[in-house]
Amino acid sequence: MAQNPLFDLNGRTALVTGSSRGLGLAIARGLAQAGAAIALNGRDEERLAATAEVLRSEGARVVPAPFDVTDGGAAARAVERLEAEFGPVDILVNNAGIQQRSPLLEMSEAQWRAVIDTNLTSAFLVARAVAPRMVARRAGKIINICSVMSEVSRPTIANYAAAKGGLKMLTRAMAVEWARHGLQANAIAPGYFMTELNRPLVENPEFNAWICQRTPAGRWGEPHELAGAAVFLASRASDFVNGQVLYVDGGILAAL
Ligand code: GCO
Repeated sequence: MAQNPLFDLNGRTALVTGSSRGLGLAIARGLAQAGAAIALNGRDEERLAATAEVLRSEGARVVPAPFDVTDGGAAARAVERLEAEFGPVDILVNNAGIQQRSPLLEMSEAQWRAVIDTNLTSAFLVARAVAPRMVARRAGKIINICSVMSEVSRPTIANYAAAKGGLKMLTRAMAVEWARHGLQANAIAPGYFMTELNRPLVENPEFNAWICQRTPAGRWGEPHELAGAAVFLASRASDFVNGQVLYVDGGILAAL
């Protein structure tokens, strides 16, 4: 049975921020398996090179694109270099994100700004570097990685929830301004996944039990389980989808 051409990403290039590990790497791998060439981004050049080698060993076309997503100038220069050497960025996945948990009353300005800058402002800065050429080509896919924390919060992650809530609205704002130019801007919102970012939570028996009880699927998500949503939103199958948030959360937001 031939692969459905609607989901075929051959000939497309995807820039995935924060993709040297975790959900970003899983998304990059899923897009590569659908045929996309991957520009892998992260700040740690060694880790990026190692991850690029792993994906190449799996048959992917990969180029490391190391730059700090919170630095607008660095993002613009990196995208310019990438497009000159590797071709147009057809798909942008704004995945870069960090956690710096603290009770709100004790949260420092630095903890607030670091999470807002990395998880929200970076999406504006990198999209600002990529979108003008997408507009000129009248085609482009922007996928922002939100979270169930775009809708709800829990104690100690006010900075993260505010950033992910903002990213949901930035996604809609991008759709409202750029759909007329042939771009589609949407979001994927993961529930609780087994990642490095969440290792302290997975290894906490009480939190782990709570998540398994609170999530209708009764378990944590596995990073590869985000790939299908990413391929859909990166492909022609979503050409009339705009400003949407696709929750991949095991049903947690459906449950009281
Ligand atoms: C936390 C977690 C969550 C998850 C994820 C859920 O501290 O509760 O880090 O924020 O990372 O965002 O989708």
